[in-house]
Amino acid sequence: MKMTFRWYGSDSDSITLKQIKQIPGMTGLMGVLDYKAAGEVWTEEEIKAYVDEVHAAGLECEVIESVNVHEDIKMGLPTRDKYIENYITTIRNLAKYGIKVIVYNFMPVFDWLRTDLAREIPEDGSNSLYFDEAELGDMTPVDLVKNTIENCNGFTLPGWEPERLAELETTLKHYESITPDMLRENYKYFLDAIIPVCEEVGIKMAVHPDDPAWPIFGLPRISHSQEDFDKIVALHDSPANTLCLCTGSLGSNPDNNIPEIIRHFGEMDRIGCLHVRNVKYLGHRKFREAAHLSRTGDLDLFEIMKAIYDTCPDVYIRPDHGRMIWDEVGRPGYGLYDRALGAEYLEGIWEAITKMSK
Ligand code: DNO
Repeated sequence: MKMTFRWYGSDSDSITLKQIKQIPGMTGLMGVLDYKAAGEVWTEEEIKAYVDEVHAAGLECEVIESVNVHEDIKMGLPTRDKYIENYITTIRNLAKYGIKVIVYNFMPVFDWLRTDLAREIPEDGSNSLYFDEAELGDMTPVDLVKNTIENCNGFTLPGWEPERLAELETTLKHYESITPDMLRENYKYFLDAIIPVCEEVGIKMAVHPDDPAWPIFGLPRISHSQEDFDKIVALHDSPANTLCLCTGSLGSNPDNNIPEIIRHFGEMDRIGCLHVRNVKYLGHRKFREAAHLSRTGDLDLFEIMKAIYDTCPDVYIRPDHGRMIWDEVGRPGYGLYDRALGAEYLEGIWEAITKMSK
């Protein structure tokens, strides 16, 4: 297991590489160039600048997140080929600088969704990301986007690039005629084009689950259960076509048995990396993000780490969204303190499993 941390770059993150390096056990980053719009080529210069900075801090940079797929690819428009070409150029450029895994998603329009980015946790006065389908009922997608962008403490949020959301209403209209099967066909077209390149340059694509793990606003969503991912890995059968198994995204739906899903895809060698966090269920389609510690939420982090240990022990993982604690002001979900606590807790579980298994 390689413990990593998401970092948005020195111009965009409240956290420094020095702070990350001081978290015991941290080997590297899951990086992102958050200023890149979906469909744009990530240039060699941009990648080199980011990777060099990370290496200079004594950290590795083998995983890159949020290389976002242009909507035209997901919608299967004739213009998709140009964007697929750009995507391929980005893959080749990333490979040149040592990237081994690219995290992306194939969610229509939105990346992850929450109805509140800072809901206070009554027990301890900290706050975390929160979702309640009932609150969503009163919001239009445009309200939700405004609400999210206005409440992110001035930081950018992954998957919420303003350019992409500008044409929101037209895009939503277009999706009305796209069924889940059609979306899967468009997905296959994309994978058939890019996976051979990934095989050639030694990169794994790792798809992030829908978050929350069910359809929203009537949009087709095809990545939120074991069955969905079985279909995705079969769309283009290759060790380069993998999952970014996000325990909290999949775990937002209590029907998903996370340790079982990890074992299933771990045994198939189809897990490129994991985001590991906990969720607390508050009712039907209502949850908040919890501290990593198992007993503060509803996921069993020991069973999750054990499934990783047993089926994909060399994988990259990172603590995922933390709460905001100790008066930290940062990018919602991506503060320093609670993610660092999460990393240490996961390291502790790992050490215990390793020693007990000998
Ligand atoms: C949310 C993240 C996601 C993920 C993207 C990958 O906090 O886990 O934004 O990085 O879905 O494209």
